[in-house]
Amino acid sequence: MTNNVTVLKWLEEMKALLTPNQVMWIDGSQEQLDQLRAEGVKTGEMHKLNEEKLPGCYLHRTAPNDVARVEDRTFICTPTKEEAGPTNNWCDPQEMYERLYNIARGSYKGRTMYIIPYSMGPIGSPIAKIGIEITDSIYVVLNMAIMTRVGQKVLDTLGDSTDWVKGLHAKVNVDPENRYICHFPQDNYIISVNSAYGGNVLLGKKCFALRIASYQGWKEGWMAEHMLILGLQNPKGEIKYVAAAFPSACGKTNLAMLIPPKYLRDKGYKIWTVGDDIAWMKIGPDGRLYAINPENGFFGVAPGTNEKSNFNALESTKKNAIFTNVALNLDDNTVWWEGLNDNPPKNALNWRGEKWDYTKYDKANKVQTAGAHPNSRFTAPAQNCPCLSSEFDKGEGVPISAIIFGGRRAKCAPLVYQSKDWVNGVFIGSAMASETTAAAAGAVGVVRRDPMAMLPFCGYNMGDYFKHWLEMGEKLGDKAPKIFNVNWFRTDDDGNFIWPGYGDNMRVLNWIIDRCEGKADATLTPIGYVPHPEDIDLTDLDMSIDTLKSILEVDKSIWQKEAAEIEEHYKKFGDKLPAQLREQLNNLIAEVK
Ligand code: OXD
Ligand code: MN
Repeated sequence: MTNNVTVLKWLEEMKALLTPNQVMWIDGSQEQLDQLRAEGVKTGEMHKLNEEKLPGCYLHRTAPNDVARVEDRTFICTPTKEEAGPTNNWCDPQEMYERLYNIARGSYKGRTMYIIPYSMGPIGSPIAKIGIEITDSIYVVLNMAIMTRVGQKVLDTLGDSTDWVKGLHAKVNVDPENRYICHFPQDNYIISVNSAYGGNVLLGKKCFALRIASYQGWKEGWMAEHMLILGLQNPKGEIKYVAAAFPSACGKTNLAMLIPPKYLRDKGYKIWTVGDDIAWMKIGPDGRLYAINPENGFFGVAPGTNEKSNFNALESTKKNAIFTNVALNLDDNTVWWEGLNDNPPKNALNWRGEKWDYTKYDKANKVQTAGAHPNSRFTAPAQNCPCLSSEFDKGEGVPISAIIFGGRRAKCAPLVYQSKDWVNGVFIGSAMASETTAAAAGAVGVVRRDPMAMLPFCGYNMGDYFKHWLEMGEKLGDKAPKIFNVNWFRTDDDGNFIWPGYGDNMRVLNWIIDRCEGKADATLTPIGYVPHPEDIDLTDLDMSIDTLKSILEVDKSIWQKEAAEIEEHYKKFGDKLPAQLREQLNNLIAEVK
């Protein structure tokens, strides 16, 4: 398949280490993927769903101890601890290589070694990059074939270049005690052992497209971010592109595939999806920031996805999709998850594959009682998405007008505000916080600082990452995208969400675009520019202007506490914290006094 000596040499080393029974190159052909699907069904790894209702779709269950990303077992292995920084687990590369090779040694015995050449981004795009993942899991192969562009074409594009990322995945015994997700940025190398859950083993996604790529972007002058990309089309047919960073399971997929309220649809507004999770952004020939989605599919959270919350995502899952850890309806061999509809199957297996009684569901104990795991997923081809942007496959990417940060904050951050300038926007991103979700193992609902939603994904020292953001702003100058912050999650005293969210977020996006075009005024507050309430269009919405005012409010006493927490958060970075950000914090402290 290739004569690339760097590839062949590594594969020889891997064969000697892993001792597979056989080796299979993934060429990207339908025949080969069909053969693997059939084999996955034979071994029980994949369950074929109802061909009439869900053509080409499969269900897979991971081990119950292996259902989410494991941040405490994720390492950045750089020569010094300082390079990995205070927010990453670190280990000396030589020590970690030795430990991982010892775990993986001989573990492919009796198994097949699948070699997956893949491209992150349209093949041949000037922003795309290539990786090779080896794995002993058919589930991984089939998911990678949805999430990335795989096969011979990738190797042809690689030629004899040395610019590619090695990825070794070995299931071993799926032993949580010996589970490691490790990154060696200086060596372009990823090793993942003892897991079979998507975020830990689809190495193109979080491991390459964020952790390794963020390091590459720093070294090469571009950005790899945990951001969706959408195009907002106005009634004149003009499309403006926006990239938005929210922490895991905070609605990136929903925003990326939003359907505007009817009165806006009738006027001709529409959202086009470019990406729902990751953006690679480079300065283009005209000096603007251009973004591609390096992925080729969606690895979305299933629970809560329904016709109303995300029609387009649901449509995307209706053919050639893989479902992981959802419930199986035994009556018609289809899938179900909490929030799909109000009609849980009476005759079903839960995400563990056990007989499931929906009447025992207890919201306080979802993992034990739900049909689908709270972090159950669908893997769906991007081409299935009814609102996929016509620019999706364009290698040069789309020009970004606005960058949006956001998170789940019950109080504090207003519905939307604009940063005073790029540096202030970097400050807002660096101080981002959100209540944790089920996407990562650990407690849910705890507020944690998650700068640019990259806390679990930045492959180097976050102090240097902030500096890189500031430098990108200097390079972009007046062509830099405008930076905003949104919070869909403000709650009332009873804990109910005040803003309706979902399609109604379009009202906020329109204000953001108006600001980019200089069409809307705003009030300057200590934290940035907040909309005049009358500039957020409430047509057809059952919300009073006073309620809207309440979620646009900037409460100085809350922000004093917030500033103190940011101060605490910043201490971690020591000398690596850029002076400009410290200055921003000092300004905030002075202004909210
Ligand atoms: C994801 C995540 O799967 O952020 O996208 O966890
Ligand atoms: Mn994500």
